[in-house]
Amino acid sequence: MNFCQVASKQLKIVRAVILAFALVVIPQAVSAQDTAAANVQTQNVADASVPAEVAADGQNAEAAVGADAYKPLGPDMIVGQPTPGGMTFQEQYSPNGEYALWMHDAILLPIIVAISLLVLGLLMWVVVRYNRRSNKVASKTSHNTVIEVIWTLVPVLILVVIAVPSITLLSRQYESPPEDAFTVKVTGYQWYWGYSYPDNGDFEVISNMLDDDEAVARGLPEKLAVDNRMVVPVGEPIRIQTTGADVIHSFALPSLWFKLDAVPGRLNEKMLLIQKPGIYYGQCSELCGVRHGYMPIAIEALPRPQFEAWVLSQGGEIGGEDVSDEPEAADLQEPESSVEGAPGAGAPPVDAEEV
Ligand SMILES: [Cu+2]
Repeated sequence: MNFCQVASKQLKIVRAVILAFALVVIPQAVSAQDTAAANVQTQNVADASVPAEVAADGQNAEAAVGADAYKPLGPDMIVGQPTPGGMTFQEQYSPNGEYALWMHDAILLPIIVAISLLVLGLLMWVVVRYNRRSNKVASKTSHNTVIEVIWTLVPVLILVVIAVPSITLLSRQYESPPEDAFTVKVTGYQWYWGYSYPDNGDFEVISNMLDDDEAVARGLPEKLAVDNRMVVPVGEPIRIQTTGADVIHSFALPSLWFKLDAVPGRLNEKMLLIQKPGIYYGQCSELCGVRHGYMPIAIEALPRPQFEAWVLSQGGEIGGEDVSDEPEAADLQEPESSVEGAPGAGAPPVDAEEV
């Protein structure tokens, strides 16, 4: 077999691998740049301490008994948010997020780096060793069985190695919440969020972005801070349901590995488990109109007692009936026109035979 032909075949392979590299790695790098840009945009303001009252929301003026036990978390409790100059994923605070981050850091990134370096090495080797000057007589090799088997099997093995954690992560993301999980229904509006609590009296909290000045005054990140946060209990599975009131929005929190579209006329559902108390920031992630960039998400994860105090402060109720029970069936309501003698009733029905 002619050596130069092997080289020319290798050149073709190298070209194909470079193309694959361009398709897979470069878009990732671009998206990392986007994230970095977003990070710079949301430069956090330093540690101005904020009195709890300032951050308190004014949803319900009448606070129930026990409601005063609730104090909104200050800026020192921000856990999940972008950082200036950040390049990779945010730190993760949910079990799925930790698994996904491990998969990225321990499996995907090393494989990508190794393939990139291998391709670069092959390319340099070909450029230096097989150029026209140093290799005057070109090889006429047409094929090499050993090399062909290797370049077929190795990529297959790499894909199999990646597929195992990838499919595991996929199935974990589809895991349903337990039947008795606490539920929050998230509604996307143009351009703010509504959080309703069907297990606690079905009150709804409306969440709007704070002005930059107001956010800075409270020591909170601009474009992410909101007037009323979505408050949830920490360390327990939560059933998040999303829907859209007008157009499609997307409820996304990078540090919790959570993203779920909010589609009008549809109720999407996904489980969320937050491992650490604190504040987590996200944004609407579906282009939804002119103020799409101004509908941030802020979740406040609190231990059960503080969460329940917050529910009371919103005029909600605690405990109630077991949510796993079937709801009591309402009385069957008959239309007024079916009740004889009622104002809305029509003429009594007449049998066809009598006519
Ligand atoms: Cu939106």
